[in-house]
Amino acid sequence: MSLQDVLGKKIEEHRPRTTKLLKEHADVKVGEVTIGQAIGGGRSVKMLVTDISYLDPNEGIRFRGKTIPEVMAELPKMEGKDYPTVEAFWYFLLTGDVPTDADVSEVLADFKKRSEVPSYVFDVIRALPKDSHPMVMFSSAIMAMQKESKFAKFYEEGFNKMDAWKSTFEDSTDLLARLPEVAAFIYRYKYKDGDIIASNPDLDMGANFAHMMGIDAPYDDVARMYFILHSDHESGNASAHTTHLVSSTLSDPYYALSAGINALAGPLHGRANQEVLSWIQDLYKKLGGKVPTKEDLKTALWDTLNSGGVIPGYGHAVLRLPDPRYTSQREYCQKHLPEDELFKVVSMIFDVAPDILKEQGKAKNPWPNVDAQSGVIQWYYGLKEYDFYTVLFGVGRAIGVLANITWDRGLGYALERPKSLTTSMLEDIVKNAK
Ligand code: CMX
Repeated sequence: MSLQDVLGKKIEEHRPRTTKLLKEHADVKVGEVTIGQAIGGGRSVKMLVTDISYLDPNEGIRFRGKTIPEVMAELPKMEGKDYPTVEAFWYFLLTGDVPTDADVSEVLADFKKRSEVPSYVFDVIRALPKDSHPMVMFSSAIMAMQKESKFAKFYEEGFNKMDAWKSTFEDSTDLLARLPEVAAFIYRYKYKDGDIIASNPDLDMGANFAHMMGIDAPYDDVARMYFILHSDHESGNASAHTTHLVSSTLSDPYYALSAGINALAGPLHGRANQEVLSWIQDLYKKLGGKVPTKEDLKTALWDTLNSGGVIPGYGHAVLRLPDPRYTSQREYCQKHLPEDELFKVVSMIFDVAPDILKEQGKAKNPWPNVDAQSGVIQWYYGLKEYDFYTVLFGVGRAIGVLANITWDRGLGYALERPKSLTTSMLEDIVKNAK
């Protein structure tokens, strides 16, 4: 059975659960909203539903019920490789089933068929000023491809809600099959004098991406690991939520993903991986190129906090422990690059930053998040242009958010439209509560 057929069956089986909850239990409360949450960005307000991943504050992410180590161990891999293929992970996120090798072969063949990036996309990237941020190039390229949307065509030609997931799935798969080439093109165009390496669609996504970036093995495994780790973090994070919100208007996946990528570009979200590296490089400059000591680091961290900045790569809106995505990348570094100087500096930050954040007493979570470690690995394999790092995050994040909007359409989730109150209304609520 093809992935689309398996997914169709799963959606059919799931629909009655959602319908029953809505029809028979719509009034059951799942939580209450405080004024702090209303003003404070809706932190922890329970108002989104997804079965694709769940983030426990004290454990970290589970994809379809599995921890990161379980996913990495159980999903099929290419021979001799340590990390599962992205294609296997895509199957798993969509269906909740660990695919067989035959299932993965089918997805690989399907991606291959869809992988050609229309040439006008490259023209659009080339038309932008070369000093545009790579995330601008990435988001513009996704938007430019919108004219390929099968969902938009389906809408024009007679939309029906029950089948909308099929063209969402089509667009999502087309996008995923093409995004690595778009990202690698941006990299080689912007930083390698336009010396483009042609795609080899016979390779799986990780290997093809490494090939197009011009970086040797084991970067293929790094790419697989990186894309999987960054894929999904339940629905409330800014990039996932934005994609979901835009898709809820029945904008097609191209509009929705481009919007989500724009959210990821913020320094409080995906751009923090770039900020970590630029923070460390600034520190090196200040110290005249010398490797910082623990004391240097402590001073620099306090300087950052005292000047009103945040320590990039630390803290989290939900997590209350070191992010397992951080730990997973740290374990990679311990195995493959234990003597790397940058890894040692980042490890030293891990030794001192949590205590400093605790002492400052503002951040609810003093531990590192996914972004604290990811730049080290990229840097080690020669990818030193750190303003590109968020694009890598974006390719990974696309896997999760596209799986989510496919299911959103499958279950017919409604147009998202929470309610606003005015400040005086909140003041009245407080007065009346007294
Ligand atoms: N350094 C300094 N101060 C921090 C901090 C950090 N790393 N993390 C949180 N704080 C501060 C907040 O700025 C906030 O201060 P104010 O009260 O003055 O506004 C206070 O601590 C409380 O914040 P919080 O409830 O702990 O955290 P939020 O949910 O508001 O924000 C996050 C979460 C990630 C934006 C924040 O921790 C942060 O800015 N971290 C640094 C940037 C970063 O690493 N972002 C990447 C997150 C992962 C991702 O999405 O990619």
